[in-house]
Amino acid sequence: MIDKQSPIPIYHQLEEQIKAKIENGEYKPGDSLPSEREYAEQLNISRMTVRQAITNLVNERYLHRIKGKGTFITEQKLEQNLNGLTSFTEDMKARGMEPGNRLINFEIIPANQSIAEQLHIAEHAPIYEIKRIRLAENIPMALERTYIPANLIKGLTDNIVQNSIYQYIESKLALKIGKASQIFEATIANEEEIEYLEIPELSPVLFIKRTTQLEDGTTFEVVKSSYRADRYKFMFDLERQ
Ligand code: 16G
Repeated sequence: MIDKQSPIPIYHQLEEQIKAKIENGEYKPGDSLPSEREYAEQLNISRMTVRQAITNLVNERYLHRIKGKGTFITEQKLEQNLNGLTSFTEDMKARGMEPGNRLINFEIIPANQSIAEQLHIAEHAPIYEIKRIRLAENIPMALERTYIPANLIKGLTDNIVQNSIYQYIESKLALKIGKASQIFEATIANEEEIEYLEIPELSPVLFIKRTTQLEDGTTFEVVKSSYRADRYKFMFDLERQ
């Protein structure tokens, strides 16, 4: 498996072989990697060389070490392309994954000052407050708190929000969604996120705040989402102005 005559360094050959096994599914996320000693004996190379290959893969986030336990294959993250304005349901379907929702809360409440300002409505005007866990293949990906003016997006039901809000707005209400602005922040999971996203204490989460407008410029939602940083990564195309 290792070509000692090759000009390609041995640690690099081993790295490529481990990566290939991760990519073809022979090594699965969460599996433990054979020990340095096993690789060294099996391939007849030094443990130092094995360590170098493993360290590089840890640095590149293919593998991670857990103290006292060993080295494990890291879960591949979902890459969300942020170049278009899409919904969670669309994102998951585009990947061939089954989207799901766990509805935590759905009610009409009077808007507080801050949300009213962001939605450009009067304070105390009725808004839907929706809290959902967004699932992919039944695994929690994000906790989403959505605020929508009830006088603008009429007729939302708990049934609708357990499916797709954007689809309801566009197909049933025949309104056109226009553009959004988003802010990203790295944070540490709070108690609610630990519970609903089923992640360990002190886990990192990506906090995203999105404000979205209809095509006519009316703001129709303020969404505060917490994405699991171990499951999600985001991709942008950047163009030099
Ligand atoms: C995405 C949006 C969220 C929107 C939701 C609609 C981000 C950060 N957020 O999760 O603003 O409300 O999609 O999803 O991308 P739905 O149509 O599946 O209900």
